[in-house]
Amino acid sequence: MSYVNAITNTSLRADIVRHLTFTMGKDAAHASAYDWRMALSFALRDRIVEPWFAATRRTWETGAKRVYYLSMEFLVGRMLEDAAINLGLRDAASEALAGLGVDFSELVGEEPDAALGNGGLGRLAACYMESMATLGCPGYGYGIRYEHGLFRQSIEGGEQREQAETWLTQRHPWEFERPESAYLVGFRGEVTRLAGRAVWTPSETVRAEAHDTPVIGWGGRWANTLRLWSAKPTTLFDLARFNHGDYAAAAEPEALARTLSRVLYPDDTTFQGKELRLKQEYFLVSSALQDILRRHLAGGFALGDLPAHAAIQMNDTHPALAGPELIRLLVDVHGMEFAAAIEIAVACLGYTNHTLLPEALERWATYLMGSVLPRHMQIIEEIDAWHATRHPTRPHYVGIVKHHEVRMGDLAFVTSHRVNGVSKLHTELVKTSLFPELDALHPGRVVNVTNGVTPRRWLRMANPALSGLITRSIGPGWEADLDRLAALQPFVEDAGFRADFAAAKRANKAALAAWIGATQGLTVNPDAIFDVQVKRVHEYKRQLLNILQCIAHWQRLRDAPGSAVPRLRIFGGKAAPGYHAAKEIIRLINDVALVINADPKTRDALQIVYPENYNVSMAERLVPAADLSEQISTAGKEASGTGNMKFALNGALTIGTLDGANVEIRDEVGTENFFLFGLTATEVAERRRDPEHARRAILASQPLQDVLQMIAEGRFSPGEPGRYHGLVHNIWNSDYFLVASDFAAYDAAQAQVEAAFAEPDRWWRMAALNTARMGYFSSDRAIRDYMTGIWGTVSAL
Ligand code: NBG
Repeated sequence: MSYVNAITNTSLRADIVRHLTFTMGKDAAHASAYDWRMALSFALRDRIVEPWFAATRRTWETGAKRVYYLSMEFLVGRMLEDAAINLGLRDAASEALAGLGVDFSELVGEEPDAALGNGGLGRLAACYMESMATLGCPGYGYGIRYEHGLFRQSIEGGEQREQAETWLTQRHPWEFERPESAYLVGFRGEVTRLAGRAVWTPSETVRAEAHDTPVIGWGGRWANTLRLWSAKPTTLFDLARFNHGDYAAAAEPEALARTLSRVLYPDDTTFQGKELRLKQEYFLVSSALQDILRRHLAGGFALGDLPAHAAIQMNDTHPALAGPELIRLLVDVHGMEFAAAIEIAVACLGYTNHTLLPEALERWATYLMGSVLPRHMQIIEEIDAWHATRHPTRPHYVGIVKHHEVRMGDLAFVTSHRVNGVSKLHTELVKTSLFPELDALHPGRVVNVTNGVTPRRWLRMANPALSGLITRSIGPGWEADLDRLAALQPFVEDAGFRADFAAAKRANKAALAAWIGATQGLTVNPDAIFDVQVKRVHEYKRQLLNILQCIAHWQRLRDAPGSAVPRLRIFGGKAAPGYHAAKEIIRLINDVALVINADPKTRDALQIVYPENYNVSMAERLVPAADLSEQISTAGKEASGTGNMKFALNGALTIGTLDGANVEIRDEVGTENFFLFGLTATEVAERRRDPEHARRAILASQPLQDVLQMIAEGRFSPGEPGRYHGLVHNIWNSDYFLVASDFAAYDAAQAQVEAAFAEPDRWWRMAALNTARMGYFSSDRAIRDYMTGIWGTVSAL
C-alpha cells in the first residue's frame, strides 16, 4: 500500500484551501477557476514531492543505473487529471472540490496543454516518461522548455491559419525552477591547441537553466524528473548601451539568448536546415551531458564507469550531437584519450530511429557545423576516421561526413551500441533500406522495440466508461498490467457484456456529439459510425485518400438515398506551416465538408467535420468515441503510429494498410477483426517503377474518375473552379503516395466496414476483442524491452 493512500480526503480539502489562501492569495469568495486549479495542482504536487524525493534518494543510495531520455519534444498535454489518477486521488479531489462548491472537470478543462511536441515522436516521449515512473526505472527526461509550443491552428474559410501558442502566459504549477542548476553552452569561436590538447574558446555563450517537473507513476510509488532547459543570457543587460539611451540594443543579449528556447520547430517530418535548429539541438545535448557527468562524479564514480551508471537514449537524430559532446567533455575537459572516450560514448548511447522519410534525415553542411560548433566538427571527423580504421573493408561510400555534409543518422548509428526501429516492419526497413551497410558492419546492433502507449492516460483517464466496465468485469489492476485485458475475451461471448461495451461507446459518442454541436455548430447523429482520422497532415498519411473516398460514397448516396449506414467522418490535424501540399488537403477536406453537409438528400447519412487545433486533449475526447480508426498510410512510410494503438485499445476497429505497427496490431487482434486493404511495402516499391501507375489506376476506376472530375470542375470550390487543378494534375501524373492505386481497395474495405456495422452482434464482438487483445501495446511493455534490450537497467521498486 503506497503512502499516498493514507492521505485522506479531508486533508486534501484543507490543502486546497491552504494553497488558495497562501499560494494564490485569494479567498474562496473571489477565487476564479484559475485560482482553484492552481490550488488543486499545488495540493497534488505536494503529494508527489515525497515519493519523488524517496525515489531520488533510493537511486543515490543504491548507485542504480539511470536512464537519460534526450528528446527535442515532450508532448505531455494536460497534467492535472493524470497526476490525480496516478496518485489514486481522482475521486478524492473531485469530492473535496465538490465540498467547496467547485467542479473538478471544469478545472481540468481549464488547463492549457503543454504542447512541446509535434506528433507521435513527442507524445511517445511523454508516454515513456510515465511508464518509466510506473515501472520504477530511475531516469530523467531532458528537453527544451519552449516558451511557445506547437502553434495553435484555426481554420478560416477552410484554410489553416497559425497563431503563436502561449501555454506559459499562465503560471505553470507543475514545475520547479532550478536557477542553481545551470550550465554554460558555447557556440562558434575557435579551437586552438595547448600542450597537445584542443582548447575551444566559444565566441557566444548562453546559460541553460533547469526547470524540473516530477513525473509520477501509477500508484504514486515512484517519480522521475522531466528536466527542461531554458536559455538565459550570461549577462542580463548591456548597461553601457542602456546609459547611452540605446535601450533596444541594451536588451539584445537577452533577446538573442532567449531565442534558443523560444519556439518549437513545427515540423517533425522534414529536415529543417536552419542554424537556429542546430543551435537548439546542441543547447539541449550540451546542458544534458554536463548535467549527467556532474551527477556521475557527484556519486563518487570514476568517469570510466559511466556506462554502468548512465544509459543515454537519443530520441531520433535530433540529439545526435550527444556522441561528439560526450567525447568532447571527456577528452577536452577531463583529459581522457579519444579512444577511451569513444568506447564510453558507444557503451552509453542508444539511438531510436523514427522515420525512413529521406527528407526527415538530418544532414548539416560541414561549413555550418564547422562554424557553429568548430570543435564538434573536428571530433565528428575523428569519429569517422576511427570507424573507418576499425572497418577497413567497408564500402567507400560509407561515412558520416559525405559530400560536405554531416549525416546525423550515420553519426547516431556509429556512436550507439543499439539502434532501434519502432515497429517490426520499420526495423526491418531500417536494416535493409536505411542503413544496410552499417547494419552489415555491426550485426546485432539494430534491434526492434515496437512502440506503446500508456494505458493510464489513454484508457483509464480518457475513457472512464469503458475503464469502469473493464474493472467490473476482470477486477482492478489491469492499468499496470495490460496483458490482463486478455481476461476479457471470454466475456465477449456474453451478450450482456457486449451490450455494456456498446453502451459505454454510445455514451462517449453522445458526449462527443454534444461537443461537436457546441463547438462546430453541427448536429450529428450519435448512432452513426464515428469514423476518425486524426494525426499530422502529411501526404504519406493520405488524408487525401480518405476525402476522395468520401466524395465517391456521397455520390452513391445521392443515387440511392437511405441505403447506407449513417457515417460521421471526423478529421483533425495540423500541417506544417510551410507544407503547401498538406495545407491544400486541409482546405479540400473543408471545402468538401461544406458542400456535403449542406446536401439535404444525404445529410442524414453522411457528415464531415474538421475541428480545429487537434492536440492531446482533443485526442482524449475523440479516441474513446471512435468506431473506426483510419490508419491508411502508404505502406512503408509510417514508422509505427501510436494513434492506431490508442483507438484499438478503446474498441475502435481499424481500417488500415500493412504499415508500421498496424501489422502487429492486426496480428494481435486477429485478422478477422481488422479491415485490411492496399499495397504492401514491397508492392509499393514495385508499383512505383511503372511510370503510368496513377493513370492506369484512375482509368480502371469509374468512381475515382468521377471524383477527380468533380474536383477539377470546381464542384467544391465554385468561386474558384481552378483551385485544385494542381492537386488533380498531381494525382493523374505523379501520385507518389499511390492514392489512386489504393483507391479501389480502400473503397471496398469501407463497404465491408458498413456491412459489419450493420450487424451489431458482430461489430461489438470485434470491437471488444480489439480491446481485449491490445495488452501488448502498453508503453510498460515497450519500456521493459528498452530496459532489458538496450539500457541494462532494472526496476528500483
Ligand atoms: C514518428 C513516426 C510515427 C511514430 C512516431 C513515434 C517522427 C519523426 N516519427 O510513425 O512518423 O509512431 O514517430 O515513434 O515524428
